[in-house]
Amino acid sequence: MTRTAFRRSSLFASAALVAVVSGTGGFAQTAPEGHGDGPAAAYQPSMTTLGELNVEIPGRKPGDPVVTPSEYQRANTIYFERCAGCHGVLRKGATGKALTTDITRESGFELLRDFITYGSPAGMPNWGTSGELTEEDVDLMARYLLLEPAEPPEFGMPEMRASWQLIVPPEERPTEKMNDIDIDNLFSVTLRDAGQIALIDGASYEIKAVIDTGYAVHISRISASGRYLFVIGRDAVVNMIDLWMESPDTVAQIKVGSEARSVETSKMAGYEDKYAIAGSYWPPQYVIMDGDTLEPLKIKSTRGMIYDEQTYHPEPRVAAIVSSHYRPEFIVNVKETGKILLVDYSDIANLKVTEIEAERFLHDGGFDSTKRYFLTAANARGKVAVIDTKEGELVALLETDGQTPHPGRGANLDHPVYGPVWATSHLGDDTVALIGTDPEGHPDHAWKMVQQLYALGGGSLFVKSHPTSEHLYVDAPLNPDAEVSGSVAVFKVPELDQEEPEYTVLPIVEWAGITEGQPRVVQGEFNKEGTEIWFSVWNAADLTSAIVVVDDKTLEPKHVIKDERLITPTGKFNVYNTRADVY
Ligand code: DHE
Repeated sequence: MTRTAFRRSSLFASAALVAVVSGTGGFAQTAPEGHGDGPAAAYQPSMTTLGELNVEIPGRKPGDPVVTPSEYQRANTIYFERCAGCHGVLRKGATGKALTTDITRESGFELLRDFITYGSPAGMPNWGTSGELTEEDVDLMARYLLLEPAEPPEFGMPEMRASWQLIVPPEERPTEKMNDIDIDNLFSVTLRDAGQIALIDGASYEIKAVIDTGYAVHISRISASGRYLFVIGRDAVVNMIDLWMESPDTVAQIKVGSEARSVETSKMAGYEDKYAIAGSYWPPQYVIMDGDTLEPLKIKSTRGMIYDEQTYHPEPRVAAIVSSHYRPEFIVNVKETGKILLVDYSDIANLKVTEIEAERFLHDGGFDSTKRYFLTAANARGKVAVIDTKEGELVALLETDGQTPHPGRGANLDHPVYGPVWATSHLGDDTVALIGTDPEGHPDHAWKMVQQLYALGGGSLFVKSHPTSEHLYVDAPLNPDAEVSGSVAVFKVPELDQEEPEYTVLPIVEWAGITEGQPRVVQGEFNKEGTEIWFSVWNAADLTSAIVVVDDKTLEPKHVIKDERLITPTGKFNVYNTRADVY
């Protein structure tokens, strides 16, 4: 159980960054070096649910290559799992180039085949030479790209209503809490590949329930009262779980699209538990639902103009959604058009949406410590946008000086020099950016990057702290080096005034006692009091995973949760911290 402090150059700093997230398993794997990709380039959405839909070959044209219906289906699955994240569902381009037939036919079969085989320095993976695709599949994909793209179905009100199940209507639910669970200190833990969540007690570490949810479940959010838990799967299935039931369980369920990642609930005073919202990758839209029943009330498409070019984008995905504490508004990140929407839910029949121009490829983000400002990463552009949720406007757009910022919800710290700051780590390198967030107390530093730290290595996804903690925790789950992806770096906040602050390495996988596979340590989450932080040790589905609980004061392991039901744990959401936006 070694814990040592390191400076930047002493450890892992030059690790080559070549991890990719695979389609179906979603587990990080190592790809050969050399084609210029890395965690940042390869951490792209895998539209696995869309890939499973049955599609017909679009109308043939003279000269089209021969592709049988079963080959087309297979090519479509490969495309949605591996290519659509960058090139777009409709092949009109996103972070990657457009692959519409006017372009692909100009290139021709041979060039496409070579491009797929060898990749490009601009970030296209070498699917053929890496062995990810066989020669036959590369040949098939080159032929597939010469055909018109398949257009996945829309998902409007009839489809949503048909999928909606009110399993326990509000009048049949308990009128008081029927269990002895300390709900505020409960953790909802994503069991990614099981399509389930585990509810784990924050004090006893006992698994109180394991509940079936959507496919490759992504995140959990909590209603303002703390009673209802909302969980969304990548297949866009939303589960609403009543934590007051004797044994907490799903009381309503709905499917809101084919691919989705975000769900949130109304938090403004007077609107607690009134509405829920879910955003989809496909179709590109969000839906406002009744907060008691999940009945879909209003669907809004996000298709429209890119904020700066003013050209039409047919599939702008909805990324993170947070709920304002200052106005009755949901704050919705629209990835490809670079717009942040303030969706006013005070009168949804006459819906008002404020459209803020920010930056393209918005992904995730969270609030500053006052919960007034929302900081969110336009990750493929290396920027963070800052929204004043009280005034409803953009206050800053700044570079993070690192490659692909990925904050999760970020971390708020009280810096010894710069006062309140918000932190994000990066997918593409070992840097952590600290941004000043106190325009009144520290006006010279507000909305500027005030300090750059160097942590374990690239492939970081999440940072975490807590108002009572003096530590900043930085993970690196997508780093290809097992020692790095199995550890966490911890900075001491009061020592951030040093020129090159040291960090301590916590060997979390070693503490978990897991020797098989290459488990990745991901997403720290504090308990309610802020005395301990939990890390997922995310192994392959057929291997042992765990959750390691670390004492925040001593930085020693306090407990290891192991259970055969803990399959691929990833995100963890403490009820109190999540509903109150404490991080
Ligand atoms: Fe996530 C948050 C999208 C891959 C674990 N992830 C989010 C959010 C989005 C998103 C838009 C913000 C939701 C919000 O706040 O409303 N994630 C995507 C992807 O598109 C991507 C890159 C690829 C994909 O096909 O899904 C992706 N995410 C992953 C993973 O591989 C992770 C590590 C493991 C997993 O469970 O799949 C993962 N994402 C998470 C977690 C959060 C998250 C744990 C919430 C963090 C938090 O603290 O709020």
